[in-house]
Amino acid sequence: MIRTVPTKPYTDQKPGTSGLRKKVPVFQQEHYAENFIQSIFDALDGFQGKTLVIGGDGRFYNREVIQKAIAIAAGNGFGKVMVGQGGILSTPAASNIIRKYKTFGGIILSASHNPGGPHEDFGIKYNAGNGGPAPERITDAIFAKSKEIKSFKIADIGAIDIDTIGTAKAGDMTVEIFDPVKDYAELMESLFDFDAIRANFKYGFRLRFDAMHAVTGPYAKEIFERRLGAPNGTCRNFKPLPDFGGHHPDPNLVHAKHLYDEMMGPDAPDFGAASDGDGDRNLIIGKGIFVTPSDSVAMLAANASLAPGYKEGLKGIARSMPTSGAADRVAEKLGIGIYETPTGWKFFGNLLDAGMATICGEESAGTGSNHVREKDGLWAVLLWLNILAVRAESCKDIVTEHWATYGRNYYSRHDYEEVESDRANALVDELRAKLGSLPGTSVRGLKIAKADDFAYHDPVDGSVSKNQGIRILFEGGSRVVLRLSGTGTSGATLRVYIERYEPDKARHDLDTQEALADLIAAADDIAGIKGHTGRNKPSVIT
Ligand code: VG1
Ligand code: CO
Repeated sequence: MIRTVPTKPYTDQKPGTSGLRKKVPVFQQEHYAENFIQSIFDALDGFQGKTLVIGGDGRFYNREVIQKAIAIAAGNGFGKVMVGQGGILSTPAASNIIRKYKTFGGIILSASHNPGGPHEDFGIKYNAGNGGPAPERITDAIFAKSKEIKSFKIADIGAIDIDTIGTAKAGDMTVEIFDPVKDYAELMESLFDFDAIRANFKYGFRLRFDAMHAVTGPYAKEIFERRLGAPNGTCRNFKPLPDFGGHHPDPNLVHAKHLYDEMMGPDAPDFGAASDGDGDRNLIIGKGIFVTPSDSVAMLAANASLAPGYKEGLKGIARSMPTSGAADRVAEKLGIGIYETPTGWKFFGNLLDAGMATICGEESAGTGSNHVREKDGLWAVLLWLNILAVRAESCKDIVTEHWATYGRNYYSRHDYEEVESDRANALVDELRAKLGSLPGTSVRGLKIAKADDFAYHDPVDGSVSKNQGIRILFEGGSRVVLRLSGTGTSGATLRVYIERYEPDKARHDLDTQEALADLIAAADDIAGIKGHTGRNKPSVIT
């Protein structure tokens, strides 16, 4: 029943920041998905007879690749696969299943916040037995295998019914179709004060959650409306659709503008939130106030002990390098460690496993903790709801009080999307070449204290990851960071991260772009952004 099918390698299967992402037609090429899945298995050892978790965010082509993954897992000797019903499994829920049932690992089919549909994006990522994204050592090995693959092994088990919960045999392998929501909802219930949140809803607290027609819809319906008693209609766009209703399932101020507008409007609910394609990102907007993801991780860390799951306090906080330093001030006050990692959740895994960090966050709207090994959109929303219920203050009051205590880190990210790759690379090469000569010089009245290319030395396993983003640090603590995205599927995306710290309470309600204007101008002077990209302004400002 097991066939060895000859195949030819593709040269472009290098996993990026979070797995392999390509346009659907690329994935639809002959054996493209099969090759990559086989390359994952070829890079791993010791899974004979073990269990593999499989699920995805429901986007176009999800169901087809789930069938392929099941058959190739059987062909390679896995003893069992656990598949989310309907092929649905959010990224944090997959991480939980891998950990809870001590499986060998998992395959998650998602291109996260990228759009879906016949001509949009698809993705495959592998998570290891700790529930976290494969570390670089494994993704490098997968890429190496993909360049030399000659065949893949597949079992002729026919189409598996992935819509009916239950366990069946497919050849020698067991296939379990499970409810993707239940274990995750139980985990959330174990971490947060559901009674306090439920009581808050009863007293009239109003939440608006937008699932953006992506994977969190069924989770949000179950948790907010059924278990916590929020009124029916609290969750919007809760049905996962293969094309996300034609939108980008990217919870930011551009793609979730309708939510922002509602939250700034006269009849705004108390709290608004949204999540992305695969459920690991969060957007947080209080009534009349947007909370930047960098601020959110700092505020969640500062208040985490109000939730039962964190009442013993935090061991440490980790943030990606481009994320603002707001969390550092909280760590300092709490007297706990703060770690600065490269972009991408895979770098938090070791710190979490070693018990050095409890809460992690990225400026790209990813926040999470040691409860799983992925960022977790609904977790962040629930921790906020827990804090709001216990403190009985508005989100806006909590934010302004936080700034008054710690100071405010004005922060913004400017993205230049789909720039020609050559032009983006030229910008980075030129900038790298002059890093040594920048310190001591001044631009727009701002003196450069330090300029470098961020390298990360993992304190747990000693591995070194170089070229993780160019940092230009100014005297006084402001900074600009530039790096190229590792998740895009066409051309290059240049990300420019801008930050300024403002201790003075009287200056905490400035417009962010105005507060950062001189740094934005300085970044262009230093890196020649407009010249290189040929763009007058960013495609997306968050
Ligand atoms: C982006 C974000 C990064 C995040 C990654 C995956 O990567 O910047 O912080 O971890 O997406 O998130 P890049 O390389 O494009 O900057 V997700 O929700 O797309 O899995
Ligand atoms: Co995501």
